[in-house]
Amino acid sequence: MRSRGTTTAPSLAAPAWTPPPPPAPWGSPPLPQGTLSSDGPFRDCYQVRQAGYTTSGMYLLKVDNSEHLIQAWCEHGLDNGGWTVFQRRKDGSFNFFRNWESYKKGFGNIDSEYWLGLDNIYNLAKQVDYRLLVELEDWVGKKVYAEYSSFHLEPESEFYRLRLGTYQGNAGDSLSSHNGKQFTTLDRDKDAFSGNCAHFHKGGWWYNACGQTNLNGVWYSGGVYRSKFQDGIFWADYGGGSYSLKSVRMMIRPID
Ligand SMILES: [Ca+2]
Repeated sequence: MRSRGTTTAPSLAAPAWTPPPPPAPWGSPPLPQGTLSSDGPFRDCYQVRQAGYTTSGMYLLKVDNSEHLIQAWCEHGLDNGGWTVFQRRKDGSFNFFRNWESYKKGFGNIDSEYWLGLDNIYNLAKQVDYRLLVELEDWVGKKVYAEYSSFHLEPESEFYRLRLGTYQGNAGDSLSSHNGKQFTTLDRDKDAFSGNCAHFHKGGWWYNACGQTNLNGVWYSGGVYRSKFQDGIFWADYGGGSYSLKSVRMMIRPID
């Protein structure tokens, strides 16, 4: 597991002592370097974009009817910007085989791999009507997209059941078979399989029995991977179940 901001050991030749950075004021995940706007916080990254910001990076969000601040990556370089990224894989720097509490609260580093947290995603996506964009990049650098005309989650009492609209895109539709499914982790089995899909796919997801896609699985270098189970970051309609994608992102933006 990688951690950012590690300090190097002080040199004996440099007597000046530098105080350690102050702790992040809003708890985990740790505060990364990024773009922090002084006019925030904003409801979502679309509001950030509407305020005139065009640089992709980390922004501070505060969803409606909440005092809780959320750090998220805003993607402004894609399709006119304004996308709030809630999931990102790119280098295997974070272990995504985690329990319910971790998936609920969120984990990772905003500028590398992270999961925004089911509670944050739920609160974000209930503000207005959102659509979902899934970006997939393979190992030759080609990017494909799957877009869903609507996206929201049901509350924790419904185990954050996934609610998706209709698909369009060029990645193929590997997520609709997860529509209407509750979220499963190693310690909370809500899937339709006799065993626990999180155990086999080594992630947390809206597993069915078990799935056409596993974007919170194990990051494997190089694409085709060998494993006892299909536990890579796969999207069955693009590369199949034995091809682990190089990078993926899941992001939302209000419906136009
Ligand atoms: Ca099960």
